[in-house]
Amino acid sequence: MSRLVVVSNRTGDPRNPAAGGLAVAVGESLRQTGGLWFGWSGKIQDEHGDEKAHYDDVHAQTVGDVQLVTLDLSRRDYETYYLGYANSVLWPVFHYRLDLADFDIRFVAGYRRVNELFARKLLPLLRSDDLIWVHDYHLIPLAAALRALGCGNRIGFFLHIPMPPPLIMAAIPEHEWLMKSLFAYDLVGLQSESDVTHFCHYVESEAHAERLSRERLRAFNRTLRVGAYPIGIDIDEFVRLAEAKDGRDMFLRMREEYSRRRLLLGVDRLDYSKGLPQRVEAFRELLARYPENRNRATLIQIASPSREKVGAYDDLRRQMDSLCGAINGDYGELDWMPVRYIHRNVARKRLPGLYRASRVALVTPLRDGMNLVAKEFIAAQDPADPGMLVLSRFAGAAEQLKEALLVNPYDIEGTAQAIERALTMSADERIQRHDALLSRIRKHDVHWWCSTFLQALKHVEQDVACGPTPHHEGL
Ligand code: ADQ
Repeated sequence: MSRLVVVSNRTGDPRNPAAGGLAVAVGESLRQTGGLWFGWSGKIQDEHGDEKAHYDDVHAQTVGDVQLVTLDLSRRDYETYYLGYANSVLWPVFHYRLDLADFDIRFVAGYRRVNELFARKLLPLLRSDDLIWVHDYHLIPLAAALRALGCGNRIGFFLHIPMPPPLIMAAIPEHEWLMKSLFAYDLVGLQSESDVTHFCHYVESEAHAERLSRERLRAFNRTLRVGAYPIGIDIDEFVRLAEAKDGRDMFLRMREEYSRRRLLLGVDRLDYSKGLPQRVEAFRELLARYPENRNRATLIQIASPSREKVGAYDDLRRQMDSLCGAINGDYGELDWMPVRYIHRNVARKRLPGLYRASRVALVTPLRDGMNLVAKEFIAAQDPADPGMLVLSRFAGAAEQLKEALLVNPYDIEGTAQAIERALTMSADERIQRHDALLSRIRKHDVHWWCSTFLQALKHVEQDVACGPTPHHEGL
């Protein structure tokens, strides 16, 4: 059986996946086959004098069946590749936030440099029959950089974030180069059918790609397979966590604390794509329009710190502090605060208990590749008395989770109405909807995701046997 080589911006401990969708899913796929996980160590080395020569050395360690190989980044690469191109160009644009993008010309050079560095350091570690699986927007040109060095392995790519429509993509000055480099992969996996449609429209209109079949495109002298592989959760592991001591303790504590209240929950990274200010506004609208919720409904919003060195995240933090302060000031009572806003991570083992104690989950991103919190919330519910999911139609998860209450998060009134409907829904309807949702996320769980993607990669028809392809020169 081919060895699996996973490449992602950051690696993690495959036995103890930290918070973050990618870490959870990648850890899972490596545990299935054993293999190599390659990425940035998270460390930054300041370049001065003779230390410069050492900053790109790799560190290797073995964890269970997995070999972890990492490298440090120089400060300049960290600033241009990670903070710059990945998180100030690609992240905002792919989430439709052109207003937040910073097209500083130095960023793309750092992005190319780090992708080339990854390729140079990874190549000597590869065996000829390794299956390589590259993850996410940080590493779009990695296959092209590997091919330029002669790598002929099967290489697959999975984009965890949305693929924007062609005209939004075209705002990136280097969009042609970026999209062309995707054709160095054998298989490109996206989260949803609408992402696939956007990608196909882009390459058909901008690169005159030929659609060979539903999933096969030909452009730049290469044939590429593309498809939707919606990521799932490890549902059995999640149910186990819900039933373990920490999960149960958390559930009982929250039930006791909020026995007279209706609990609403949001769990996110503090990111502008997650629609947090709009969510708090919708909750405020709920209190204004449906006064029976005053002194009764409490929104717990957990927002873990994220990318604090990128300016837009700082602005969001201030905005959330002020919105939550205002709603508590306007509506709070001596014995009730409408919003509990917690700017910290919650331990993973406690999350299921928190989900289960909540009547309603608010998962209302303005744009999201998938959103695993929506799936985790459903998995953690008591099937005999489940809570209700209010879900943004702009999350990739909305394509699968049609029985949730789907909302437009920009529509504050509409979202408030949906929250009220969720809070007052009959037990029969909640049970019916939950049943349908649970069976769908059980069928398409993380095991299904990994095996479907990897099977497709193993069997994809490679049209280049080995070596660099003509369009990769100059990367
Ligand atoms: P993220 O944007 O990080 O992932 P998400 O899918 O919601 O978003 O995954 C978050 C994971 O981190 C979940 O497992 C959740 O439980 C955990 N988490 C989030 N906030 C937390 C908090 N405050 N405390 C503790 N745990 C927290 C990217 C894409 C998503 C896509 C995933 C996976 O942006 O659209 O679903 O990758 O592909």
